Amino acid sequence: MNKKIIIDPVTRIEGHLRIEVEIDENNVVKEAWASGQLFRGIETILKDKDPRDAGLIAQRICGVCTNVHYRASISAVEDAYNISIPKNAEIIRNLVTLALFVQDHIVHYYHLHSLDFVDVTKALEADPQKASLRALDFHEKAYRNSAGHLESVKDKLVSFVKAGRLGLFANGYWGHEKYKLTPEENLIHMNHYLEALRIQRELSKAIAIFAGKTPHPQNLVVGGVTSVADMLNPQRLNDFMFIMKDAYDFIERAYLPDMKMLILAYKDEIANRDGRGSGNFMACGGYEFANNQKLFEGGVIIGHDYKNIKEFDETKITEEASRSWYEDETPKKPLDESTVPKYTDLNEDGSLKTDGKYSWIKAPRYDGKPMEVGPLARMLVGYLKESKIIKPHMQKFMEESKIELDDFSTTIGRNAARAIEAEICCKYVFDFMSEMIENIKYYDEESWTKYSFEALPLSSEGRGIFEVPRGVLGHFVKIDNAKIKNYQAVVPTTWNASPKDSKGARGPYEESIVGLKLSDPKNPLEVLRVVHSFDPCLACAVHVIDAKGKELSKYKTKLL
Ligand code: NFE
Ligand code: MG
Repeated sequence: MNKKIIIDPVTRIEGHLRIEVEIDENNVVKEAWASGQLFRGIETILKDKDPRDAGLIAQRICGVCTNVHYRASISAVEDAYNISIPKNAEIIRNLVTLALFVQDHIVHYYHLHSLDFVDVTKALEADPQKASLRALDFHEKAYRNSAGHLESVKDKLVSFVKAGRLGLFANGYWGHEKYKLTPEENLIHMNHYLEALRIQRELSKAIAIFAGKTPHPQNLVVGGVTSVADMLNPQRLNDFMFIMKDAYDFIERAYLPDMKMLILAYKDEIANRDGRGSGNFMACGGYEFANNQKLFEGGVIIGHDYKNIKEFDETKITEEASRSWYEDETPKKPLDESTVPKYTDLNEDGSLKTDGKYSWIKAPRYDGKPMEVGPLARMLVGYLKESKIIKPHMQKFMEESKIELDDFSTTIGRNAARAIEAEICCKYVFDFMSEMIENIKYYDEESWTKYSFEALPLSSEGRGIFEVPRGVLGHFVKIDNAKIKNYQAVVPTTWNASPKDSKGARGPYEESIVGLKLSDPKNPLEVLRVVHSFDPCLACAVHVIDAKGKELSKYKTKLL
């Protein structure tokens, strides 16, 4: 008889995600359901608002990907009004977004995901001298790697445990047989976990230099940016670059080496294709330099067919809700969609009604197909389209860690792709900065395009589509009588955490979980690894808030 496991909520993510899986007598996952468990309705709140205000409201969709909803929303309105922005405004937007990519990726790996691979309790058995030597196997100048420093990291961890609690390290599956790092390797990782706390704080400051504050920045307006004084202040530019250089150093000497360590320790999981999805990947590309080269290439891969990369065509995007808690079930283009909730409750035993509606997340499809979006999609598409930016970084990493391109389409590979992307974003942010300094040198100080609101069309449509840390983000706005008539956001986590559709096709999380073999169904670490590797953000995925104050904090792992 098949058994059901419910993980609710999945922790160390943003928002409320529930995963249900059905396993057979050999503990192999036969079916999976990913369910977004909150409802907000920001798209509904935006109705009838002044389009120029949309950005400030839309950015409240999420506090993790801090500026991207703001940016996509402002861009959608600019697109509707046919307003183009000055070069420097575009660059300042890029500097902030790329700093966010780097911050997001570092926080995701170390603070939200690494403990699925790193057993904190085992780090306590480490010999700091040996750990210091071991780190040199992964980088000749390993980050903060003196034996004395590692000893102090170990002391910190010991004091957590002595206090009778693991504090922020409570609630792990410590001792699970699928933890494979040695005590020394665990200690190296924990060293970087603590260092990453500082780096991510500094990156928040870098974002705030141009964006005013974080998480919810204030520097974008329809037509440009307000960061005029910052753009012209060499001290501010220097502060920004100093932090990015610091982060780059961390990525080179800690993050990428840790990925190489994971690849070595978890080579069986890679060979076993743990966490592999259907092989549909989508990237829209973007972030263009003055020489017309783009940081990311756009493209679509179907079923791991690496030989036929299709061009990305945004008109092929639809969303449907046949398995989601909304009224309208037919696949529609974003601006024809509605957001009318239709909740159908759970079964009496507390499980999802898995043959009906089971998620607040809609099902976005590209040409009718589910798509994985995010760093893995971008790195694969960039590599296959011979990107001069992405391919060399991918190649170098593959040579050094002895993996093949197809190995990336796994849980571990998804993480490696994200680390490579962090390196690329951090490196190329300096190219954007140089372009801006060059412009300013020749007295191009424009940061806003003047326009008269009265002269703008009363009715129009627009969209802003961007690569953001977790994948492709689209904001779509329909304006009528100078007010917002319809607003839809199709968001990275909506793509990845999508439920099934009317044809029964699974979403990417679901597809990547099916086939996993669990070593201990009461402690489903393998499932968490797969889900976390996508970097879920449920607040983004459903852009909705629970107005009834339902209890959201109970943790259960249940075998039915
Ligand atoms: Ni709330 Fe987000 C990103 C957006 S969604 S984090 O990146 O947009 O997955
Ligand atoms: Mg939406």
